[in-house]
Amino acid sequence: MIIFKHAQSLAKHILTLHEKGQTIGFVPTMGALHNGHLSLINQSRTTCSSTVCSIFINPTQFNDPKDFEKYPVTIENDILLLERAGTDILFLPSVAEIYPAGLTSPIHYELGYLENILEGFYRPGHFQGVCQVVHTLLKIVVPDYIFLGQKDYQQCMVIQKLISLFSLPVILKPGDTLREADGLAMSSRNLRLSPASRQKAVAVYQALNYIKMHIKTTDIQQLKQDAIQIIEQAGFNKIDYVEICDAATLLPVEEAGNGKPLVVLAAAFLDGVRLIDNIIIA
Ligand code: PAJ
Repeated sequence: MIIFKHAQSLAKHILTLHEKGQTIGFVPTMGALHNGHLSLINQSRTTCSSTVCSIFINPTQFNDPKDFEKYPVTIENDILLLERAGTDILFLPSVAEIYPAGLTSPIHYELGYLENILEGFYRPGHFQGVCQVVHTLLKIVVPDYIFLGQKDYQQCMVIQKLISLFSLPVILKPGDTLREADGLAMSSRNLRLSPASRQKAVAVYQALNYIKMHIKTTDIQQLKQDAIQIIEQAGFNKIDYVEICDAATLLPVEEAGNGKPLVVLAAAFLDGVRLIDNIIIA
């Protein structure tokens, strides 16, 4: 695996790969890697001739400075995992490398309602920061494919919107959510949970599954209340949302059963750690 710290040298190297007719797959991450990230690396390896992973904890997407400060860093282990997974290139830039002119974005991304619902509503500015960094990374890496996890369902939709807004020549490939044995969605933030909280954390997935199991027979409002109760009873301190949405638009549905795929999403805090998850009901 070749590690690049500078955008210019990486871009030059990638140009030579493109000239050789290679296809480039890109997996952007913020590190503290787990099997969810590695599943995206694997998908890229089976689709593309070269796989580029980036590790960059992007300051502009953190609406909560404490969350940024506490974001887990496990770089040595990350490098080992990426090597073992057969990653070709790791891009490991500094903040100055990505934002030489400062953190303020010269571009406002017109994301429409996607920016104001769910994650966008509870994390103001978050998706502008995500677009700012992914747009910059895409300009450096110029991949044929970008691999993103559906664990961040709304993020996938936002990046698809970014690709359309700028007619970027890249194809987005969404990947399934990888889970721990008890069902908890793998997440870098799980590292911040105490052993006791780790036991409780699975309640979000259980609540989403409860909705999936009862969607055909129970009223939507009732389902959401029941799911909130499951999460609260497990000991979560604060719930941002539990929502049942049209999987194509992410707009909330008033009733199920018209045959359209749905996505059930939740975000909640456990001991100061914000966890998100979703499941698709096809
Ligand atoms: P990060 O949280 O590190 O996630 C990197 C990628 O891994 C994202 O596409 C995310 O959806 C995916 N991922 C996370 N948990 C997963 C799981 N359990 N199963 C499958 N895939 C999973 O998302 C970001 O970083 C950043 O916002 C980024 C896109 C890198 C921009 O800074």
